[in-house]
Amino acid sequence: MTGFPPDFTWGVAASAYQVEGAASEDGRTPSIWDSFAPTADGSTGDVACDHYHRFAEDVALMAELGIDSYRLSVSWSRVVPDASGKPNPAGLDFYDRLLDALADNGISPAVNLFHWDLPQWAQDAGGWQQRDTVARFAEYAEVVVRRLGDRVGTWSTINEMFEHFALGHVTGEHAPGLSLPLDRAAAVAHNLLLASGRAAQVLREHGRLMGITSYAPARPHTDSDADREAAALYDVLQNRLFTDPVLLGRYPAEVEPLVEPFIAEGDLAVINTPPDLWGVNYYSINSVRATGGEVPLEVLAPEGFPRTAFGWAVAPEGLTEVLTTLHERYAEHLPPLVITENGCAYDDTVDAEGRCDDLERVVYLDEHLNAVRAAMNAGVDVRGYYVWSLLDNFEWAEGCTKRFGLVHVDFETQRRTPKTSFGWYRDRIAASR
Ligand code: GBH
Repeated sequence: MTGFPPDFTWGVAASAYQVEGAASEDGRTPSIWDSFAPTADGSTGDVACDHYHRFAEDVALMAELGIDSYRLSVSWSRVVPDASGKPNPAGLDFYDRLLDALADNGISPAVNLFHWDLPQWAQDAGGWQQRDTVARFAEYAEVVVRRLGDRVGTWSTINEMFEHFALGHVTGEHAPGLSLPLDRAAAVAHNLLLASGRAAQVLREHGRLMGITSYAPARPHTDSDADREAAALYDVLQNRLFTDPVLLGRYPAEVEPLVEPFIAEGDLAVINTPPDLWGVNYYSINSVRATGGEVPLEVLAPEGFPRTAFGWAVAPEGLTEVLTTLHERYAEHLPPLVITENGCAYDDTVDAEGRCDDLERVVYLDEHLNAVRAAMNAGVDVRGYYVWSLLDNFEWAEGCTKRFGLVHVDFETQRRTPKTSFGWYRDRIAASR
């Protein structure tokens, strides 16, 4: 079988801070990303894709693609702008308009509550190192479902807890830019999981609940024992630290001593709230090398693969591997899977005729869809696939220098130009109906 079932969900994914802009409009207050500087090109998400004002045009592009679902996130500081916890009706109105536009076009929203943009007010109170942030997150979840709950089919809580934990609180490459020792960063890991569990309990009353983690095979960089051990440790950290507790109700034994001091009675039962779907964000294979230093390992792109403009290896077989590994590891505890992000950055430009020919992206996506199909043929239950992303957008520490879109965005004029991959994805979706 090379085709996909007619009820397979086709989508595109994005996140609030990466596309919305309108950073200080209608009562929104700064998030930790507004305060995080500098990025590679000095850009911020102040304007990003100006999606806040141009969402109607963007939804029209989604309709042209023929997607079933748009995965978006809500900006916490737009909806709850200060520590009082009081909802901001003007901020909620934006999501109301967006959901209406999606509904008018028959596109079902998959709404995520937190994609790394913690309100600055919450960071000032200690952020994810503080257990109190968990309660604030649950309150925020209540605010969102009260207003939008009737129109969202699929909910999720936190995008990629591992990346927010590791890049934001251990390596300092992402906001809030902290480099905590692991024994203190462990509080962040536990509080993220607990917050996700508390919000999951709120959300599951209002629709399908989907977990989302990134997953990537971790290959030892060389055959040495040190590199093998480093790769095994990285597999525990990226692939299991945030997935085992949600699906199995326990931490991997290797990290238990680190998180143990932060666990209170009943926490694991809350974290173990069973999701209806499991989202996998997949980009590449990791090659892991032991450093012998204070941070004991280093993640590299493996040799012998083509690279994207980000330097990441193009390795579709890793996606098949990830899906079959999840299937085997979690067995009856694993709900049906969805690829909630997959995509690549290339240096796309619009030529004099107004064309943006991103053939490398077409090849990347085509090969990865085949890799999904291969896992399904091997018995893995996969229900949907979301391309990251519809638009070129604000790529975190890289600013606007890494283009992941099916649609090119000129960040000066905000002009949108569908790339070759846009037409390819449209045809691919149509062919599977
Ligand atoms: C996602 O995270 C985010 O959810 C999304 O917001 C973001 O825009 C998108 O990806 C694109 O970056 O250097 O070869 O070792 C992705 C997490 C972590 C995936 C680092 C790739 C590096 C591979 N990424 N990883 S390599």
